[in-house]
Amino acid sequence: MPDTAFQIDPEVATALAEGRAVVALESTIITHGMPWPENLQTAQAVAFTVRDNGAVPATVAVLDGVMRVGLTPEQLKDLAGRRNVAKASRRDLAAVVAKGGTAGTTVAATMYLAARAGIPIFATGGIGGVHRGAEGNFDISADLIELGRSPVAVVCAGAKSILDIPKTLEVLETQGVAVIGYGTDAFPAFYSADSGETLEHRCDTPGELAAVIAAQRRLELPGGMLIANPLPPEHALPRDEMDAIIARAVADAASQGIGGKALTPYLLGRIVELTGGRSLTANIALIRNNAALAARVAVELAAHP
Ligand code: PSU
Ligand code: MN
Repeated sequence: MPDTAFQIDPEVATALAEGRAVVALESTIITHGMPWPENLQTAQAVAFTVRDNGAVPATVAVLDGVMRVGLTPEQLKDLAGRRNVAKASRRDLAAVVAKGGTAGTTVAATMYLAARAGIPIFATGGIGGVHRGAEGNFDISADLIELGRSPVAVVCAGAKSILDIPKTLEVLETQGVAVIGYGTDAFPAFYSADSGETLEHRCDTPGELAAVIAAQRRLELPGGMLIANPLPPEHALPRDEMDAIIARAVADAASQGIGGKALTPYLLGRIVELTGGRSLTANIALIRNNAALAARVAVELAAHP
């Protein structure tokens, strides 16, 4: 379907046509995951890191009713500076496009659009997952369902303990999603390298990761894959302190009646406040770390498709 509401940036389209390495990047982290101006600085730094490691960055977002794969530096700046931008998961795309709206795309929506563009790998900070208390409120991120559907490998630093991590891993298993530790047997918990949950699969080089992605493709197994890349150890935050801060953020959300799609952005913002910005520094470092790994895997995939 020729659809003017879906546009691939010319640099990204050329790289894909030539079989060169491309890494997709999400944008809810820009619009709802970080405050201004760190959001723009981080988005720029992440794009630079992807290039520095040999791949072309493709930030995904909806701008004025157009779903875009790859933003120009001007478009990125415009998105980061806007207020009252929507947060679009897969289910929101059609409504935002129909109204000519602008939105940051979640991991789920970014995966969907990356797959449509033919981009096999994508870097983010943390994925959405099963929220604490999900047995009561059914709050399970569409990210987990999309991982079972779209053929895109997502590099993340695990999941924040704003989520119920064991339940998140259970849903990934139900969805048929492989979770692979990079240089680790432990599922990382975003601000710390070990959530206490053990993984069954591990790779130690970008080449090994690319081989798993290539095998999944060759086997025609549908769906994506989660690559869990622990944050650089020097950026880890003390577990006890973060547990207490996250518990407080979760309690604050409950007492204010915040739920649904507003919950994750609220918790992320509250954690930045409660850590006096220290969580933001760790967040920026781990996203760059993930972008570098995703780019190196993309280069391997392009060399041995
Ligand atoms: N977790 C983070 N940082 C983020 C997000 C999650 O540590 O920025 C964002 C991602 O865009 C993710 C989305 O896809 O939140 C999940 O939202 P929800 O839980 O409403 O599905
Ligand atoms: Mn939710």
